[in-house]
Amino acid sequence: MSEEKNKNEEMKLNEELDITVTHEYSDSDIQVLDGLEAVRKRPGMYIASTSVKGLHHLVWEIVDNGIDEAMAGYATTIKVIVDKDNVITVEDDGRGMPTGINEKTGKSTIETIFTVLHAGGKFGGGAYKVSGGLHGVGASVVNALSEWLDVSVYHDGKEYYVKFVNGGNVVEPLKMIGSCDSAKHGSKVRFKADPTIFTETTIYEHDTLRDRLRQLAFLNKGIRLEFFDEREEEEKKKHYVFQFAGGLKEYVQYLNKNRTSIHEDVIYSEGHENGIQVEVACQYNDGYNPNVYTFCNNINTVEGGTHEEGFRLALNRVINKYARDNNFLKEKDDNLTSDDCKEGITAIISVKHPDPQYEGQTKTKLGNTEVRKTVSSIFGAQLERFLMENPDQAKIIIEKASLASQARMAAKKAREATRRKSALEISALPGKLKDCLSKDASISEIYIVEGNSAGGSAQKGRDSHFQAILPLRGKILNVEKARQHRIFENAEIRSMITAFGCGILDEIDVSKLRYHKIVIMTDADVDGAHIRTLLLTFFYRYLRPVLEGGYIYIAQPPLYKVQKGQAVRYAYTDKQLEEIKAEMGDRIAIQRYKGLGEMDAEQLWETTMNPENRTLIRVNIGDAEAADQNFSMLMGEEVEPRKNFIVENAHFVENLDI
Ligand code: TTJ
Repeated sequence: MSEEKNKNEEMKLNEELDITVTHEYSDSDIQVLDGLEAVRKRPGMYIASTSVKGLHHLVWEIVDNGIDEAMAGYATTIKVIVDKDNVITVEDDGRGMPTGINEKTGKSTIETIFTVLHAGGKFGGGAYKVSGGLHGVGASVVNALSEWLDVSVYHDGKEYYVKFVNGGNVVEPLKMIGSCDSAKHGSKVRFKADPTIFTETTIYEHDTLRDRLRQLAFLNKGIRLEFFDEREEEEKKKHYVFQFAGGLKEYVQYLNKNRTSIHEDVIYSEGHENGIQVEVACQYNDGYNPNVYTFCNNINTVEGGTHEEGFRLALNRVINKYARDNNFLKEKDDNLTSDDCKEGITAIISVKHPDPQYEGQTKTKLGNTEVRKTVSSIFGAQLERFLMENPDQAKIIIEKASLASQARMAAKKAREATRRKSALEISALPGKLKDCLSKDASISEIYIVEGNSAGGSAQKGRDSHFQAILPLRGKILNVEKARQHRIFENAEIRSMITAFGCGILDEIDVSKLRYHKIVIMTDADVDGAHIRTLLLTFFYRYLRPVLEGGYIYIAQPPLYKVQKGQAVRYAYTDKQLEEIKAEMGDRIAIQRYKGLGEMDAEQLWETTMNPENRTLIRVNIGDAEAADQNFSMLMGEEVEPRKNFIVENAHFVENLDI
């Protein structure tokens, strides 16, 4: 990077900063710190929350800046390191942040960026600010919420350094502290989250960091993202390097690795129109559910939006046209529906937009109307070309959609039959359900219990005022492996649907849910884990709003009973057992519970159902992709990955609890 160019960029950046600074703040010190103080007072206004989720936002905020520099073509690699004490380091090999003075504030540009709210707005000089306003709150917010933060910049053989403490108080202005290799260039930020703000936890989740960095590497073709977690045990320590030249094409292959693809090539398209960049990849597998993930500026737009609509329109239009032109559809045949065309598809749609508008309940629905046409035309043209050039794969795809169409009509008939029946039996609750007396959903709970004997204990042990019991006989149907009409015929599934009372799929109405806690209670063994996964898969596919609403829980029965004379204690983990053993001393009797059936009604109440003593794990699907991966792995036909998964994750509920 030439000195001249860097100066230019720096001036441009300073101009941008000036606008923001004069607009919102005077250049007085006090007001600057007032800004950061406001962040500390009401952090929830600037980051999602101060829970573990908000903690991770700090990392993403900083990483985004490095990605901007890489997307602008100046950096190749971004490294993320978690130290033993949960200090985060993010380093890029870009131009290095500007080290000059900002005229307006009279302070270094870096100090300005890290102490003035939103000063980082257009920072990085790239065409798109990757976080696009969803959590793109700026580096100053991270500084405000850190116990300390320091910045190092390397360029032209020099190292510059500045450190802030206690939420953004500069220790000493930016200064050149020494020399470095003349070839070295880049920016490094280290910070320690403030435990007085993040009162729940300041411990980062290894898997969360790793998975998001991998995802960012898929979404930003070619960029190298490295991850190193110093907290890992020596044997487990791994230097992760994520770099995917194939971008979304490799993402689809990655998502399909536990599935069986039905055609060879991933359909891939990319292009740009009117300043919008579009990348789409998809491939069909032998399953029945679509898995469509959409992103705008690297943010997972879980509510979909115009990019998803554009994809759907093009898929439907091009498949029908090809099917007609090539006589797969006869004149009298109806068009294939959009759902038919999506059966078994894994698709990723990613757009980069200079001015994204987000809508929806959680502001994760892309609203820019022009994006619909842009995605539709770019993806449509390349899909059409793919079908023309690959007639064998085209045939497989069209036949899959045709089968889906036939199954859809059969399912519709079956659903209508079910609905007629339930209309006749008006609100007849399933016979196996032992309902609670309360009709107030907000305090009512339903325990879904594996097996009849445990069901009996649960029924006797419960508080019938607010606790209902629904025993399930044996295994429930795997909804990943069955089409809809078979699912609606299944007795266990039907009894859950009637008991919950809120309907399913697009007819769902969560306000009609009869219990605000749906508790899965299975044995603490492999079979129990399997049943739990089957249930979660069903909830995920058919009752997603209930799952997202946080109404689904997993009961935690104890693993051990420890007895000494009359005194009885229960241990829910091996660690707890050790603690209890240490407390109680010798001459104790330890019983390991293999199943719920080994507990009598009173024990089950005391240990697992009594709100005073029990532990419930709330299932929240923050990341649909990871949940789906787990599900398809656990449910799929590929035996090998499943075996590995079960061996590695004996307590895999935690892994579903994402
Ligand atoms: C701005 O214009 C002059 C040359 O450098 C441009 C720039 O901003 N580069 C830049 C910023 N590279 N990397 C960053 C950066 C990296 C991290 C990890 C964190 C932050 C806040 C910025």
